Amino acid sequence: MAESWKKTACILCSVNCGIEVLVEERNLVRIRGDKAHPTSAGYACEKAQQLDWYQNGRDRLTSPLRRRPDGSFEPVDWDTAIGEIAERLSRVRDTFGGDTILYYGGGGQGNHLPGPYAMATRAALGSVYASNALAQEKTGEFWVDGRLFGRQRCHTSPDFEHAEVAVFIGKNPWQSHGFPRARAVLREIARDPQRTLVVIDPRRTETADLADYHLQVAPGTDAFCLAALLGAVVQENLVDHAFLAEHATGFEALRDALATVPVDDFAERAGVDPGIVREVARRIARASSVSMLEDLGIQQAPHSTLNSYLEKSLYLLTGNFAHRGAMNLHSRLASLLGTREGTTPVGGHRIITSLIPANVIPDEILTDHPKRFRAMFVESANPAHSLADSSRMREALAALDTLVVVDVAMTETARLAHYVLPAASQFEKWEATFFNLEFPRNSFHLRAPLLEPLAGTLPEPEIHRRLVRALGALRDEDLVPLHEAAALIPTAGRLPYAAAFQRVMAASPKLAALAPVVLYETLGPMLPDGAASAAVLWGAAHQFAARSPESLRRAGFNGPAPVAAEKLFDAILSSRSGVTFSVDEYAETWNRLETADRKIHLDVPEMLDELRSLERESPAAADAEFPFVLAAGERRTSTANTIFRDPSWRRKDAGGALRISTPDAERLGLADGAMARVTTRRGAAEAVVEVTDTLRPGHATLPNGLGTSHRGEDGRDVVSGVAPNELTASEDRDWLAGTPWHKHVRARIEAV
Ligand SMILES: Nc1nc2c(c(=O)[nH]1)N[C@H]1C(S)=C(S)[C@@H](COP(=O)(O)OP(=O)(O)OC[C@H]3O[C@@H](n4cnc5c(=O)[nH]c(N)nc54)[C@H](O)[C@@H]3O)O[C@H]1N2
Ligand SMILES: Nc1nc2c(c(=O)[nH]1)N[C@H]1C(S)=C(S)[C@@H](COP(=O)(O)OP(=O)(O)OC[C@H]3O[C@@H](n4cnc5c(=O)[nH]c(N)nc54)[C@H](O)[C@@H]3O)O[C@H]1N2
Ligand code: SF4
Ligand SMILES: [Mo]
Repeated sequence: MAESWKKTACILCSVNCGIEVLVEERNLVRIRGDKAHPTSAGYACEKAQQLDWYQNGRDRLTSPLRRRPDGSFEPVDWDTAIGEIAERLSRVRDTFGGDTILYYGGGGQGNHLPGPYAMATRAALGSVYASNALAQEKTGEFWVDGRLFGRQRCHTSPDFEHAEVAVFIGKNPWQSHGFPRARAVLREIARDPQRTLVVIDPRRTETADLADYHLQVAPGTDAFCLAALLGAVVQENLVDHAFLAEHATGFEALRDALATVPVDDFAERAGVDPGIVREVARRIARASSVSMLEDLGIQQAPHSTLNSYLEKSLYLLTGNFAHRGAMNLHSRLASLLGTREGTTPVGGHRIITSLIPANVIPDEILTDHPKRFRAMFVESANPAHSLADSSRMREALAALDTLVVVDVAMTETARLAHYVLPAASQFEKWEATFFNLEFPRNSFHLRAPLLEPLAGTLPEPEIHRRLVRALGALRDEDLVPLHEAAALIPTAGRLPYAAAFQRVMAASPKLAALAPVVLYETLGPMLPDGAASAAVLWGAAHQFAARSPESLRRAGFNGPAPVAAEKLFDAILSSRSGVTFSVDEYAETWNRLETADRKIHLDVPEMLDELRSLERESPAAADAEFPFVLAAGERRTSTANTIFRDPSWRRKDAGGALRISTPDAERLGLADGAMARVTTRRGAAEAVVEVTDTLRPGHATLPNGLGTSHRGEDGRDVVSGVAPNELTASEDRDWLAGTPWHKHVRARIEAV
């Protein structure tokens, strides 16, 4: 039999490497990198080999489920489930207001099509508040982007391929990736004597092992380390004044705050050698190009929003923006980020990129405030496991009038739901992500299904179509002109449909709010190979062509905007490896600045106040009861969020070890393989110990994504490893963005 390799992408991290899969029966038996993929170019890490654990997990759902009063579940048919969900959620809407229905999720590492289709369901329900994992990591950074660059969705892209100096702050790309071909690029930088790799991380990670400079900061002290670097830049006059004079405002305010930073003292407070800090500052300033990437190590730790501001200030003051090898603003076919700001209804917490802080969700439910959240719609996320303080989160979910979960598997959150809807897996439907964050070439990959959907499951766009219909928001007669225009597509192409679509949307704001489902119902059936779910991408292609005609033209899509958009959409539909949709010149970054004066605004008073307050803070203040800092959720070769639920997939580190330093282990009488108890203010857990010389004394780490319950071979549930959020507290969060301090949990460790 001829082998048949099919193209798709890995769904385990945001890089979404293109892969080819050998499918036998319903098994993904062999997997290799797809050389034709525009960004990954054949690269894939070892985890992709394990994707069959996702596709054929024993926890896969095959029927809608309804909770019985005793907490058990009964299977119901789709019509019953959709009908009852529509009825219950409209009752909540009509009684308390649609704004009491919170939407959580919308996509994970590999699937972002549910998000846009859910917009239609949310419009039908009047649901305005939403959150997802981005509000557990990136919203502080987005807020800073908004201040510096004019809009919270102005997102920068590093260029490590070409950077002379690469800086990673609280980021371990060897394990977690985060940019294409990470290990290959890291090796290239490390091998080249002209280039320099800088890592700021309290752990000597795999990435730090390759680094020229490893600033092994004390956990949670990055604001001091970054302020020291910036202090050196300003005080030693390493600033790129010509760049700032031309492109920035507000430098004076930042300079004044940095001029008085006690560089050596701050370096020491961060636990790093002041001489090396100064050397790194000079190396960055001297380089022709510098790229930086910050991630969870500083975004889930104290001063996280300030850390983002300082990181960005470091590359901006040294002029590393809008040129090759430096930081640039990338194009977007569709953005993951909304534009809503404002505050939450109960606590008045800041909304950033349309997301409420994940950490405040329990507070916005567990109250008698009239505008508390009464219902939640959770899609492709597992907040009962991934949000801080799982026990409080369970209490909050249990207090809801209605909880609906759409997932492929029986998760911790699904177990608490009133209704569970089974989604087709990402290898059984058309899917895509909007993690298209590259510059100067940016690409998009629409993936075709490898398999028929598992019996009983549906793709999310179809689930939302049914919900919108059951909610009575869409009537057949509304769609007549669009069906007529769509019927002409085989002979006249899609342009007449485009004209009809514009007319209908302009005439009815109510229909415009349902646009994704309208497209799915009218354009969807006309798309080849059953790709109805791709219908929203048609709209995205037209918006992109109108917004970025030059980027699209340089990518080879010519003609007036509507024509170029159609060509792009055709290419997206027909390419199985992904399409480069924009090619930019470096100067394009300036066009993407959204400040009114097209300048970078360095003066951010909230951040300067916090920066000035560092002087009075003593970061190392030990806690006698909880002397350790625990990083609750480290990325390892054996973790992939909670996408794999069956613990057998983990070849290494099966139990999810608690890593502690050699001196601590000796002091506590713990050897490799021993059991230890970790206790925090919120909970306690037992874990197997791994003694390591990569950690500083007083620091300990646990992996992310473990502690899920899974149906064992005998049909009974097994839990393997520690669920990190049994140990975290929701009040441990950034004052401004509300992002959690998962990397900074005070803990006590004892031998068992
Ligand atoms: N293997 C694997 N890869 C993944 C994932 C996965 O589950 N497994 N998940 C994906 C997801 S969702 C994300 S968001 C990314 C996250 O990717 P990363 O942010 O790289 O992941 P982490 O390992 O959580 O944290 C990064 C580093 O922060 C360091 N750190 C801890 N405390 C501090 C501190 O106080 N200061 C500094 N400077 N560093 C600190 C840790 O030692 C660690 O090396 O990974 C993605 N990739
Ligand atoms: N303590 C601690 N907590 C953390 C972190 C940490 O480091 N420490 N990391 C945080 C970070 S960065 C992240 S990104 C979050 C991740 O946490 P979540 O955002 O909650 O999501 P995932 O664990 O990625 O799980 C995704 C869910 O999607 C489901 N799924 C997979 N495919 C499909 C599909 O096609 N359709 C549907 N409907 N569902 C599907 C999976 O079964 C799974 O339940 O966790 C956060 N929580
Ligand atoms: S780098 Fe990420 S997307 Fe690529 S194969 Fe590894 S886990 Fe999958
Ligand atoms: Mo994440």
